[in-house]
Amino acid sequence: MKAAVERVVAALRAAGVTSEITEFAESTRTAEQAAAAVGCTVGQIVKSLVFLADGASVLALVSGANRLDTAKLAAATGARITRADADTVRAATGFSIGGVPPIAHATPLTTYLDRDLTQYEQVWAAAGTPNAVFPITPAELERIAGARVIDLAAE
Ligand code: 5CA
Repeated sequence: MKAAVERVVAALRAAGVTSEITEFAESTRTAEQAAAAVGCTVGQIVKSLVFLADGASVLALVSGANRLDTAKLAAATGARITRADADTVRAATGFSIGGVPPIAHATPLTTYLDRDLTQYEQVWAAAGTPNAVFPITPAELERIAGARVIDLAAE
């Protein structure tokens, strides 16, 4: 198991989550690839997206079926929202794009959870690398990420 995945396992266990991580031979870098590998709907894949809110990194956990509406994130944060670049994502989270998990970050990130994820019994999030994911209930994800559930979907 890669060190990045081990950091996610440790954080899950510390949070009392027993989910097993699945490492695939194929890529789970995008929501579509992850859904195909898992055999779930793309809506059940959790995208972990980093944005800058007046320059401070924040995390949005968004359904793979949705595009995030930055105006909604701006309203929630009360800040101007810009996209984080790849280097900023790595510095803020400790992980590279395509494998960014919803927890276990290098820095504490204010986190928002797309309310559309709450319709599913189980969702799947990245586990530190572009071919590792883990299943979790939306309620557990909200709890371990310390997330605020809001509407984030672009119409
Ligand atoms: N492992 C999958 C599913 S769990 C995953 O990590 N998906 S993701 O959506 O959370 O991560 C990929 C996202 O990173 C893309 O949706 C895109 O929004 C963002 N991204 C891709 N390339 C860049 C880039 N160069 N700079 C900033 N963000 C990027």
